[in-house]
Amino acid sequence: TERIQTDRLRERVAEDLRRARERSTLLTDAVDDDDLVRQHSRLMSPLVWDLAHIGNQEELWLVRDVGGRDPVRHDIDDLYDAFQHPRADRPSLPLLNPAEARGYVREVRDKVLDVLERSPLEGRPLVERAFAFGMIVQHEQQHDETMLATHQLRKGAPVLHAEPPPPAAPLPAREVLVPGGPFTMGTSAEPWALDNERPAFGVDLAPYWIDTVPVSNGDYLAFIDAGGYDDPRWWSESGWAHRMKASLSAPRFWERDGDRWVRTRFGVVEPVPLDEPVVHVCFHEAAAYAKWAGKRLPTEAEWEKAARWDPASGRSRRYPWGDDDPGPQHANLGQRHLRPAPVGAYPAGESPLGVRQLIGDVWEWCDSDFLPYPGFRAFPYKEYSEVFFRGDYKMLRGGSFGTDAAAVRGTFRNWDHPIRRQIFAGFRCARDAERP
Ligand code: AVJ
Ligand code: FE
Repeated sequence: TERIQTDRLRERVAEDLRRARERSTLLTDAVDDDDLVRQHSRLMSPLVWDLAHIGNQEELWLVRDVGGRDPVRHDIDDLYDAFQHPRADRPSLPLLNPAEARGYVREVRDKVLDVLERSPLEGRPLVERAFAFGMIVQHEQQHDETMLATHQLRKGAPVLHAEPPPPAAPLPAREVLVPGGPFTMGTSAEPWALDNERPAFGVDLAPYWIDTVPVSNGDYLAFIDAGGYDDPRWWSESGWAHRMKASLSAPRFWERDGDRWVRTRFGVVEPVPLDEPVVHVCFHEAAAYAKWAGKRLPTEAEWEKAARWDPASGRSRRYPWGDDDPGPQHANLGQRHLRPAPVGAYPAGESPLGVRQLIGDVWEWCDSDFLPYPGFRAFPYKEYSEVFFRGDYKMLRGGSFGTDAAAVRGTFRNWDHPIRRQIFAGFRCARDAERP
């Protein structure tokens, strides 16, 4: 049976690797070579850097480390080391050109599939060896989401296309009460959970209310129309300083067109859809909206309890809907649609308490800093999480329409600077239960 399990694991890894590469190929074949090497924003790498960086990480971890093979390219590690070169500097590096980058990732992948075929995944090393493959799948998918954000920043005619997401379904309530008490946060069991999601530990929360859906564009427009951007009462000190310095007045990609708002999404201009979750807002904008609405952002623990806690058993589930892997009925993931679904969609994905769209649609800003859980151990390298535990990053939870199912879970933790808006981030609100 161990043999059968190992074969199944190999098939699953091969399929996840294939799906990730299909997406990377789609994102990089959609534009011409000129567009691939150009920098579309100083916040982002040229797409061709992401592509070769994906191959380089795969080479480092799977060809050399797991496989024990000779380097495919021994001379480019430094070029594709994210810590050596800030994104803004990457276009001026002597990067592999598009044809070379494509050839490189193909050569690495051929070797990796051979390593996967031959490595003994049985026994004690199973978890660790398979983990390196899972980590590399997640790494490629994370860069695919980054490349999708680069596409959103790119000017020009649309090159990406997808079906519209499913419609909203009736929503019994706008917020629900999450009872106080203990729940288990994080995981020691999820095989592909990254180091920062580990280990599982108990937290005891006071009762709180949480919105059953993310804040919509229509909701957010009411904040804009009420002069929310011009009233320092709603903003933290650092939030107001940033709002002034960056002249914020609406979500990124929104523009005034006469008496209405339009926004550009992947090259298509459209009236801002009022029923969709707001996206491309920074942490400060989310926190200001929440305060104006008489609420606050949930903490990371509150978000996770709403997403995982099962009141019937007291157990923490893998996902809001249970322990099954995400399917198209549960959540808007994997760039299957090129936008968030309207608020109230995916009733099959709701939590036992009736909270919807926690997974997929938009990343949700939480009012917590990126810090290690008690018992954290850096694994397999300090540069994935540990070097970012500096207190200047805010948490994002749940994934977006651009996040693949392989790279998000109820325990998954993402983080960014509180001023960032190019990511697919929105938010939902919470409030203390003691309030009248
Ligand atoms: C976890 C999404 C913040 O993109 O910077 C990619 C993931 N780490 N390559 C990022 C990551 C190394 C990371 N985030
Ligand atoms: Fe990376």
